[in-house]
Amino acid sequence: MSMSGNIFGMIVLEGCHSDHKASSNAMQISRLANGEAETNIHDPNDPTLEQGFNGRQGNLGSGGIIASTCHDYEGSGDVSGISTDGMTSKKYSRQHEDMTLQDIYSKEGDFDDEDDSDWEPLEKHIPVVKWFCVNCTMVNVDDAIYCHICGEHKESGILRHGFLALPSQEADSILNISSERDGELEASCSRTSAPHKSTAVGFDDRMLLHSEVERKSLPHPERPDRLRAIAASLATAGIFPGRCHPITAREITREELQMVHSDENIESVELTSQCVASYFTPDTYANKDSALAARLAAGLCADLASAIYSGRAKNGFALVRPPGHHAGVKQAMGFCLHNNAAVAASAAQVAGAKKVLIVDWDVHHGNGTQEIFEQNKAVLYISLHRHEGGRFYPGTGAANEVGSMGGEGFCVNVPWSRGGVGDNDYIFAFEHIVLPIAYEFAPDITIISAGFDAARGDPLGCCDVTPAGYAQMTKMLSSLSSGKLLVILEGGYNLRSISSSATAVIKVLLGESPESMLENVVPSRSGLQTVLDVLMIQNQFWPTLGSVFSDLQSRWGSFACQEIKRKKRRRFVVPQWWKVGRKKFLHYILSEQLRLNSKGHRKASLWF
Ligand code: X5A
Ligand code: ZN
Repeated sequence: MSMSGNIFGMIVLEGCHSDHKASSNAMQISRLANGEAETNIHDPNDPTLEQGFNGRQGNLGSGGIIASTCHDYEGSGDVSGISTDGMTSKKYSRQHEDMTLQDIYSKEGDFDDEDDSDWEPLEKHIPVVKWFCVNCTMVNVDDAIYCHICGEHKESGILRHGFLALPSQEADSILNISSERDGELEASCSRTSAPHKSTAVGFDDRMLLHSEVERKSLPHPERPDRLRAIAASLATAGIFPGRCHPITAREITREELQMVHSDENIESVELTSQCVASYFTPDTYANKDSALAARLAAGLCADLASAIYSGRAKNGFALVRPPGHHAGVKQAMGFCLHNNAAVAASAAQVAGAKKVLIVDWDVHHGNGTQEIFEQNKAVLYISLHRHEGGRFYPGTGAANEVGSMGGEGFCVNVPWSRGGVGDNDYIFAFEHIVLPIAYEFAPDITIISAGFDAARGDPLGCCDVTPAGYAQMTKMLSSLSSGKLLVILEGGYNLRSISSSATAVIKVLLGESPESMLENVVPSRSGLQTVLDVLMIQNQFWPTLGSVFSDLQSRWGSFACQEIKRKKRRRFVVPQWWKVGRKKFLHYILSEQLRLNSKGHRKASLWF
């Protein structure tokens, strides 16, 4: 098999049972006879292949302080995930799809020290015992009792004691309930009055099979436990199963995928089912079941969209993975294989929707969704995301990316310039950008690309949106398109945060009113600045924004100046971790501890 045209190429090794001639951009990894697998060993002198996840290769030495590996998932100062780069040979574990993270990682305490840090430690060769957080997957120093990112206890039983109490046997019963109830739903829908149109929830436990084969020193944040955690939280609240109508997944067809993806995407994903492990980019993995999971995720989203548009369901929540919004026309990336929201939008159009709104509140810009609909006036894409002038993954989504080739104004980007953004900024942006544009557009159905990685406690997003904030945003969108609202899970990597956020959102779908947060919405200065920037740009396409802009100028103009003065007085005391990135922050904490220790002081915990 020859290398495909792109720089990543396709490296097929023994164990990949594929005769396909088609090119693929997935790197595929074989399983060796002894159960270990390895990648093709590339030329170590080739600098283009020797990069880590973040495109830089630091060296901590074998006793490096932090075992944080290739996973610069946080993406601070990192846009290189867009380009594909090589990977080094690693050890592989046997497959562990039915194990929880804790099972897998408690087996072996020794983290392999991989050297790809993007910062230089002050001191090298200082052995420190590390643990990773079962709730958010981030690495911690042994001294810490609570995770420095999310606050979870080191000995958390979150994965053991019922929190994820939805193992496969119980998921089976969901499938049964689902098929029984499908009949009921069909029956009720054939009546003209459709008495109990309910909230539909799409879930299928085969999506849990998608997991990373390669054992890294840290678990991959996009892991099966994410769905287990949300499902368990919904079950505990009596919401699902219980108050929602379950929808079983079906695989999306090739024809449906072709509405939004090129053959390159479709075939490269398909090919991964022939291999034990494949990589599209260093952070976007596949195992032999990933292609199936991706087709089920997309199929569920398509079915939900058409059920909601045609009135068979009131609204819905797609509890799916792998996520989708980074998957573009051709490429899988950013943990995403097929673009679920795009497929859903297309299914709604097939069902008759003329205008589709996609609101993307995942903390990352949905570059894939933007690319797919860039030139399309029938699909309005509005994304709010951490951007930092292009330094935050995936680097796209500046305010001046507005659509092209007649689609200008049908792409609206709200790019936050920093981390730590919370409810107030989001709701402020909803009030002044998202809702005015959305009402003027008047969609026939609204799809939310609902990542919960802007949630408080998320290890990648490092923002501060609360479950109440997500509930409020859902409420604000639910009066559009006669309430035809489909929420699709995208990212979100703190199990507790995603569970409580998703539960709060579904409660709103079920008709519960969140306590209003609309009074006293005071944006941050930078949030206000972003909103004003966006209004300046989008106001040429959405006339209604003109009055919003002048209104804001008069109400908040002086506030912006005040804040600047206040900021000048502020001293930089402790690094704000969302600014420096978690690795640097952890190193700061560590070096501070080591300094104190070496001076004979008691170990000080500086951050709790
Ligand atoms: C779906 C999602 C994040 C990718 C981050 C890669 N992807 N550094 O949240
Ligand atoms: Zn995300």
